[in-house]
Amino acid sequence: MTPPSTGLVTSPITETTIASKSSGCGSGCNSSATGEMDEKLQQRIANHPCYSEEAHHHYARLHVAVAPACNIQCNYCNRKYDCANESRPGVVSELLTPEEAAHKALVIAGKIPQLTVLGIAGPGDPLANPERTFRTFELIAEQAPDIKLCLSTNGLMLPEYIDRIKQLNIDHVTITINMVDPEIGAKIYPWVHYKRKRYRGIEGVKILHEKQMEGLQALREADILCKVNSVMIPGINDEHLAEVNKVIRSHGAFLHNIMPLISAPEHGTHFGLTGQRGPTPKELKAVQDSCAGNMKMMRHCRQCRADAVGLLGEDRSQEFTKDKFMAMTPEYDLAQRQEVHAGIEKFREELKAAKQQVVATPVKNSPKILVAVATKGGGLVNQHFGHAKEFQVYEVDGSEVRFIGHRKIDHYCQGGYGETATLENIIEAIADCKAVLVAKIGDCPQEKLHAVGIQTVETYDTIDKAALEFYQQYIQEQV
Ligand code: CLF
Ligand code: SF4
Repeated sequence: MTPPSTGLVTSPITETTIASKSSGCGSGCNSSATGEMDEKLQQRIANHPCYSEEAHHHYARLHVAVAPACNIQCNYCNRKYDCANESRPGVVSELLTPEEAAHKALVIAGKIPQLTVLGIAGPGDPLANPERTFRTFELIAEQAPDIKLCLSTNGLMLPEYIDRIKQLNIDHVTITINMVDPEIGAKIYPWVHYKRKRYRGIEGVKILHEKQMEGLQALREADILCKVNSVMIPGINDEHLAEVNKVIRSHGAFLHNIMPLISAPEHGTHFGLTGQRGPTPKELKAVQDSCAGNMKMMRHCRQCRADAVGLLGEDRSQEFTKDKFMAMTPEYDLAQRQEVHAGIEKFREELKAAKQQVVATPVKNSPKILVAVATKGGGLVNQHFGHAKEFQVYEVDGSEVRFIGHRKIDHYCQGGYGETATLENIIEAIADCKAVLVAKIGDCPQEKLHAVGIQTVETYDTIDKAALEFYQQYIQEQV
C-alpha cells in the first residue's frame, strides 16, 4: 500500500508493515464523542481538517485574510496582529480584497488539490467586515464549488448574519466563547462595540455573551455545524471552562476546541504586558480531559495564521505571499481534484483496514504513557527527527492510541548540523514522553534523548502500530 501522490504524503509503507489495531485516535475524530456519529454527519466532517482529527492528516485548509476590522477588544489581542482567537499572537497577514482572495483560492486549489476548506478567520473579525467576508465566500462558491466554506467569529454579529450564512451554504462556523459568566468575561474583554456604540466593562460583556448564545442557538436551528474555541487563561477562566463546555453543549455545539493562551510581553497585549501566563501542556490536557466526557474535543488545533495554507501542521503561507500568488495563473481543475480526493479516500480505507488488524495484547492495569511522533501526515511515522517542526503527541495504553496534542519545536537539523540549544529545547518540549517515534535519527540526538530517559524508535509505519509496539516493549521492560 502506498499513499496517494498528493505531494503532502511521501513515505511509502507496505502491506506487511501494517498490522495493528486500535480503537483510538487516528481511527476517527476524537473518540471522546458521545456515541457513534451518524453517517451523514460523518460525511459533513470527513474532509474538514479541523472538524475531523483523522482528516487533518490528509486534507488542507486555506485562510484568506480579508477582514481587517474588529468590534470587540480581547485582552490577549494586539490589533497590529491577526485575530488571536484563531491565530498565534504576533503574526501579521497581508490583507486581501475579495477578488484577490478568490484568485488565491483558485491558484492554491490547483497547486494543492488536497485543499478542501476555505476559512475566513481574520485578521479582525469576519462579521465586523460583512461585505468583504460574504463577497469572498460568494466568489469562491461560484468558481470553486467543491471547496467547503468556513467562518470563525467572536459571535457578536452572528445572529444578524445567520440568514446570509445559511444562504451561502457555509456549513462550518466557529465561535470563540471564553466565558458564560460576564463577571469572568469582564477580565477578558475591556469593551464591545455594538450597533455604533461602545460598551465598556460588564455591560459590553453581557451583550457579547447574549449574542454568542443567540448565535449558537441560531446555528443549531439552521443545522450548521458549530465549533467553539475557548482560550484557556490560567487564573481567569481555567476553572470556568467546564461550565462553558456544559453550556455550549446544551446549545448544540458540535466540537469544543480549548486552546492555550499564548502570551508574551513582545506581543504588546494587555495580558502580555501584565505578565499573564498561558497554561502548560499538562494543565491544558487536564482541562480538555475534564470536558471530554461531555462532547467531542478538538486537540489538533495549530492556532493558524489568518492567511494559513496547507495541512494544519505545515503552514505554507510564505510560498503564497501576495506578490507570488498574484503572478500565478489559477489552475483549478475540478476533475483533477476529485481524482486526488478519491486517491486519498482509497488510502484512508487501506489505513483503516490495516488498523483493524492490529491486535493489542491486553496489559493488566495498563498504565497510560505518552509518545512523541514525527510525521508529515498520512497517519504515518514518516519524518526524520531533524526535520520535524512539531511532534504529535499520543497517549497510549494497552489497547488505544489517542492523539492528545502537538508540541511545536525549532527543527533540529540546521543545514546538516544540529544545534545543542535547539536539542535541549526539543527535549524539554517532549520531556513527559517515554519515546519519540521517527523515520530516522542521528546518533548524537539519540544519545542525548536516551540519557534523559526518552527512548527512540526508527520506523516507517502507521502511528498506531508503531505506538502499540513500543508500548508492549516498554511494559515488558518495566516488569
Ligand atoms: Fe480555518 Fe478555523 Fe475553519 Fe479550521 S482553522 S476557520 S475551523 S478552516 Fe483549525 Fe486553525 Fe485551529 Fe482554527 S487548526 S486555528 S481550529
Ligand atoms: Fe483581536 Fe480577534 Fe479579539 Fe477582535 S476578536 S479583539 S481581532 S482576538
